Amino acid sequence: MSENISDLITNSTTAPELQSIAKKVQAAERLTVEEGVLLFEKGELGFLGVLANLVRERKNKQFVYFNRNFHIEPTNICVFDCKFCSYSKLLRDKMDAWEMTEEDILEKVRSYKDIPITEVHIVGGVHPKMGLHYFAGLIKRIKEIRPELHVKAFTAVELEYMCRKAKVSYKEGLQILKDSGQDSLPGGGAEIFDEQVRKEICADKCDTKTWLEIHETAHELGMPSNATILYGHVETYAHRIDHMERLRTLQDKTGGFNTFIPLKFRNGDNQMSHIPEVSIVEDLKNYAVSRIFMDNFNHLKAYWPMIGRDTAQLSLSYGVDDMDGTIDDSTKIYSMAGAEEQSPAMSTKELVDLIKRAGRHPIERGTLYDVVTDYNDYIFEDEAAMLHP
Ligand code: V47
Ligand code: SF4
Repeated sequence: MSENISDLITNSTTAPELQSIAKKVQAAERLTVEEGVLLFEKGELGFLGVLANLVRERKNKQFVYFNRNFHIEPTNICVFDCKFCSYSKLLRDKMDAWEMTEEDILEKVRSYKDIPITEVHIVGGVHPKMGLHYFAGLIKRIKEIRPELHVKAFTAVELEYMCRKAKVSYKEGLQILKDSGQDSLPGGGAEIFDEQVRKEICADKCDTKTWLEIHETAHELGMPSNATILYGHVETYAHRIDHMERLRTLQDKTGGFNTFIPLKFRNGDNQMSHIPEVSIVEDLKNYAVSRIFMDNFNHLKAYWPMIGRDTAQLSLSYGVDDMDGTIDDSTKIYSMAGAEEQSPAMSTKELVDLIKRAGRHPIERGTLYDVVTDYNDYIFEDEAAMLHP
């Protein structure tokens, strides 16, 4: 792999249209949709890696971020029927469904009492009986137990349903949740924005326009959010770039997105199980093109429980600067779909070592990329105390 972007530009074996893209990236100019598609179609992995690395380094130097967090999934019962989801099967079969009570959830929060986590990520199925006011009360009580905890909760899909049922506008609904202590939104439910593909894979849930409107409204209210893409199923490269372009446009307007998170489609036990999963090379290409194309997103996250820690470590050479967190094993949406990590918990030391072995500088961040601890020269004296339960 060539180490240097100038080599790529002058190398006669690089196709002229790719040389011109490399020049634009070198000059920090924005790529067009056509150029984004061309990168996917014609860019070899080595070429994409050099470009993505340049963009990553400009934005994040050698820092790699992670977060000490835990997940709460209140239920896997869902009124929707996304074809890629391993939950919807459970709803139809009425088997293995779970519903946490409010007390179960609060007990889980209390169980982290002496552990220095900074974020809780609450996301789950869309339950017909768990509504806006229930969740507003729940968040209030979580904050009573742990006021400093950042609450990142509810995808736009959950929010659309909650607001519709409570007969309030998105602005009113989000304001109620914000006033109760919700700090930000996760990036789920975006899938693929192309309307045709959406009809094919998740016809009955919140449409593209609504997903974007909810995130725009949240940003206007001072609630930042993340954005995801679900790739590697029936979509084309043009669909992926169209998705990124719609996010890039909204980010220009609001600046409210923290990070972009590509999610690889896993085919375990869902209605799209006949579709083969894409290769690791394709995963790395997707990270690299995302990093090059999404010029106004500061961060690119590899969700390691889904792709596994080895691929996540490799992704650091293809534009990724964020490894997400020390997540405990309650993220069943992934383990049930065939994720690499069946029991996704990493201690802080393991994460730090993994980042250092990639030659990078590990930083524990808060949700908003504030520096919590710089781990570059950190000595783990009491390793047991740093272990996640
Ligand atoms: O929207 C569901 C995905 C998402 C499958 O914001 C699947 O920090 C792959 O968005 N194969 C929800 N993916 C999770 C999510 C998320 C995850 C981590 C961090 C953040 C964040 C957000 O999970 C869904 C869907 O795209 N998903 N089923 C599957 N079979
Ligand atoms: Fe429900 Fe979310 Fe699964 Fe779709 S992806 S069926 S909205 S839990």
